[in-house]
Amino acid sequence: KPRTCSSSVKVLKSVYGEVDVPEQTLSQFVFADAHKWRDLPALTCGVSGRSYTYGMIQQLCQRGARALLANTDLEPGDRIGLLLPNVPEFTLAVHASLQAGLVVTYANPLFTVHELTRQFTSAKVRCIVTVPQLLELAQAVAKSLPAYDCTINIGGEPSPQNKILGLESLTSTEKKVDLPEVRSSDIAVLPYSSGTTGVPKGVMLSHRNLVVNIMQLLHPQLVEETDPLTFQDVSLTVLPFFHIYGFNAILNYLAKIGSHLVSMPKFTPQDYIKCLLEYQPTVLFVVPSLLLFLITHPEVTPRHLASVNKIFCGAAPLKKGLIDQFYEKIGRTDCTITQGYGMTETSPGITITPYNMPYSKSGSCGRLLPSTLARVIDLSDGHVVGVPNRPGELLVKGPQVMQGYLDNPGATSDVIDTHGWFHTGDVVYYDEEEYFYIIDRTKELIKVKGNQVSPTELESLLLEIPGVADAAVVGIPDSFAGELPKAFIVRKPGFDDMTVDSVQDFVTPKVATYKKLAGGVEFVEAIPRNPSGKILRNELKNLCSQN
Ligand code: 4UW
Repeated sequence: KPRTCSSSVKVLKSVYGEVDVPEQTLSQFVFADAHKWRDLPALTCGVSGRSYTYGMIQQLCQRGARALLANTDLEPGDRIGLLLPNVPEFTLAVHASLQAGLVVTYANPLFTVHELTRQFTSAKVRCIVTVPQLLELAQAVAKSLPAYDCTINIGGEPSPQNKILGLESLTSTEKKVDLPEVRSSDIAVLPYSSGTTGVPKGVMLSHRNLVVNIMQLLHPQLVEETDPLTFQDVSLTVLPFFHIYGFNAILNYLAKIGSHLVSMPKFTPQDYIKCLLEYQPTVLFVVPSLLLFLITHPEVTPRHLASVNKIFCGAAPLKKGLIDQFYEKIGRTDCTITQGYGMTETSPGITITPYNMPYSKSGSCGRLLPSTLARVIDLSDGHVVGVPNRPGELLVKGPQVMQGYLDNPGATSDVIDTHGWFHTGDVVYYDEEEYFYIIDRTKELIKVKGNQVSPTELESLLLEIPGVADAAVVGIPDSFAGELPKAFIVRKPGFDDMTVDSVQDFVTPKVATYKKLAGGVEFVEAIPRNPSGKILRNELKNLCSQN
């Protein structure tokens, strides 16, 4: 049954007003001004030093779009899967594909065959773009994808008999190929998110959704209040491009404004520290656990952070004290820390903090982006709260809200109600000046260092273990990762010898590292459930805090 809520109460409107949305595709929008910074660096791999200017990127993407259609059997509308680490070529693969009319889904290269197969089967992927280090993984996944066409191995050898093409198939063609007309209402990307419940689902984001969210950040009044980035800034990030924050709020946003982005394929403290000194970034994009690393790591000194004057943080709760600790560490306060809040389903931005936010509001994730409406509904009766400082679930409406979950109208109507409100599953309150504060989640999602972990996904895995009668997974607080997944298991009679280690050994090889049951495994008599069978996760969380 579709969710509804009473429409008779107060709706909060962004203080910034509205944005105009150009009818452009994501690539047209992102590269509209690229000629202005044609010879400036756009993307550099901080570890290898491989670098592309804006001119190179633009040319390679245009050629790549034609080459993709000429050298493969792919057709506009087909889905292409990116299995890439954070390399500059990620942008080439994305924008060449989009200009060829393909729909892009991207996945974490730490995923196992099982996890990738599920996502790429669901997205009906016909081609995987990868690098030599991940080729074997890509081919293992490709084997079980129906209607699979080919693999593109960037930086590796082509192998025509195995339908493995090299980078040249993405960058050159002799054939004359016309590019299709792509509309701004067409779906551009299909990132996967578990949303409020269940396993990860394809989130249908249109070109317009993604363009709008960048336009919202570029709204003149908001730009004035957020200490804007310019083409002269150098940003450093290790945050994944295969997550909506890295994809749209970093990669596409920075390309739009002509900024130089230094990325890292993998986080190691040594490489990160080296990049800080070598590239002298003015901007860092972080999640709270990375900020904590900068604060606590003994080898990170004020000298390493001397060039930095802006930090963007999001994807998980930023503890109030962390900002003060950071200023204490660097010995100055002239570095702005901007917090953004949002979701995969909202392309991702919903709120942002202005740089002149009063100190008393620290901990807030800011105010609504332009063209965004919100209301907060009471957790027990669903009525709109309508007054400041009273918690409830946040509902939002705006042009950045997804088109729905792929092939899943039921899951879509669970989160987008009949009045068009998107139910975030986050518990928030707002103050008198309409600054928002995230205090909890009603949804079951666990966030480990900003990465999504779906309890349902882990629970189905646990139920595959012979001797497991019932299982539930919840997130428990962790001072570094934010949360860690912990499993509660009911053993079947006769399986009392099942151990914590045997459960961990079963799960660990089947999931990406950050999804491991690092919060522990506990055997219990029964999983608390409500009469309709829903796991009472808060009861389990309370059990953890009592221990
Ligand atoms: N504080 C507390 C936050 C916050 C938060 C997200 O993986 P997803 O779907 O998406 C993201 C998006 C991150 C992001 C959005 C906007 C933005 O400007 C920015 O950069 C600065 C990053 O992580 O997870 C969505 C869920 O993650 C939690 C919240 O529960 C949300 O529903 N979350 N940002 N600032 N919690």
